[in-house]
Amino acid sequence: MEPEEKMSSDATRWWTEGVLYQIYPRSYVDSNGDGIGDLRGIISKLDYLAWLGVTGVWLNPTMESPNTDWGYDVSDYTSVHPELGTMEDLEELIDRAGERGIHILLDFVPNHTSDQHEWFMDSRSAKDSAHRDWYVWADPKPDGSPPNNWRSVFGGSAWEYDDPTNQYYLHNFLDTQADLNWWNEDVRNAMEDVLRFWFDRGVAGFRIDVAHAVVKDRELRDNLPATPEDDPRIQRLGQQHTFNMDQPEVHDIIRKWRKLADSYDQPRILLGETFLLDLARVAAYYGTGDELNMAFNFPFVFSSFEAKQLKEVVELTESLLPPLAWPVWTGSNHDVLRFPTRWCDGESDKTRLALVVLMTLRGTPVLYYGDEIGMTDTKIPREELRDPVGQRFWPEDRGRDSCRTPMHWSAEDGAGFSPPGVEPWLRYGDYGACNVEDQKDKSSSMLSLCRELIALRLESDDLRRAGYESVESPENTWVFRRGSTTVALNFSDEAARADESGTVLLSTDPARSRGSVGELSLAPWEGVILAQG
Ligand code: TEU
Ligand code: CA
Repeated sequence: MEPEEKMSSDATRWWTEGVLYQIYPRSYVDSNGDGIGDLRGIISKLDYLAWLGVTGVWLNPTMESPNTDWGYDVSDYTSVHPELGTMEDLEELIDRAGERGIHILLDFVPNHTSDQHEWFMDSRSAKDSAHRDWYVWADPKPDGSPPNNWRSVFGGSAWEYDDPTNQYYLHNFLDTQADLNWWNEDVRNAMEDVLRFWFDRGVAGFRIDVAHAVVKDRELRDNLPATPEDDPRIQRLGQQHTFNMDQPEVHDIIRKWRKLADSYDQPRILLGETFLLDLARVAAYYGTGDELNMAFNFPFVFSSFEAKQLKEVVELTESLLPPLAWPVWTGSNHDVLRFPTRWCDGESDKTRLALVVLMTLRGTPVLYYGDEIGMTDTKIPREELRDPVGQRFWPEDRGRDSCRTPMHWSAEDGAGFSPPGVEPWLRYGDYGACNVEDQKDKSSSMLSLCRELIALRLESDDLRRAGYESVESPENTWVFRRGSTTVALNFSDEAARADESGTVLLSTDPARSRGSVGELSLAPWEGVILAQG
């Protein structure tokens, strides 16, 4: 089979040509009234997701966890967190979603386990324990200080001294998240067994947590200091990830995961959280079509919401990705906050424009639950913070809770998330102002626009498959073509002229009539999709 054919065969269409949707399970729907979203809640919304048109759902961690980092501290990789439901619930979710053409992706956290995982409990028990070498242990320096200068992404040294055996263990995140030693073959095999376990249960793929970081420098050399040219995030950390992330050997591991995924009849996809700020480094994770199926694009996420910068990031992505590599576009997630706030200051015309961008570029859009209704971040008072990042860095960094609040289903007490009167695990946002029920049958709503965009994408060969091509356009506008479909976007408060003609297929402006235009004039913050000719 030619590679092009492979790319657009039925089996791959759901992830290359469809739309993915990220659900934070604790915050989607609470089916049993304990204030925590759960799997049965998600099952109850599958018809909604099918109605919206999504073809794949990525669930944030669903496995057992002490929740010091809300599921990213896994204590059993082949289990379901009791707060979210049972293995049967998850199997039912996979089946029922499948009946609706929706594929389920789980979150795979291979870099670290919970300190409560039995592997780590054994590892720390003695220097000669069976799992000692499964984690990264090192002796103190002669003065007792940590083995090297590595800093945790969540603050402080990345090393924690462990009394019983007089060594330090590595944790790139919290000290309750011990980094696994990926130089150890048994670790590699055990984690492949985890992938197999879930693939055999019909899981369609994984979002892979910090996919680029699992292997560390074997000699544990010091990281280099940050320089003034570095990204602000690196400057805040004070050092580059020279030796603790993005090491050459990680590609061997990803290739093995890919081989395993590809060994199944139905393709299983690997969507990596390649949290890298250099696009060339991101592109490397596609390998030669033998590594990640998709690598998240954080330079796009962190772009300002301006025509010039977004266009630059997209052009650079298109030029750096290897042939046949499939881009992925996202604006919000459970870490970076919601784009309707971050990019759009809560303004609906900007949010509508952003949805057009996400849905019309070449590649797969990943919506975060609530993006479709333009849900914004919710301020969380300090005493209600749940995220360890906010708890630690308040007020400089208020953490990530504000984008993890319960989904707004309706205006009634409890937002349609929990029964009325139940206190949710994280406070509600303003669900009276923005919710699914109010938007569902309103043709001018964000939800209707989002659904229309998804439908248009699914119908249009151009939007699903054609290449991306920038077109010259006035300042603060961004015009590009996908085959014979044109997308014209105005990123300003002024009307703008785009030298384009054709038939209007969609506009963010509910007032614009469909039909042909001779010379397109864009309203402030308007986005228009045109069929040429
Ligand atoms: O995120 C990795 C990551 O780099 C982020 O933690 C980012 O630096 C941080 O959010 C900035 O505040 C993944 C998960 O998405 C995140 O939720 C986890 O906390 C983290 O890994 C550890 O597992
Ligand atoms: Ca519940």
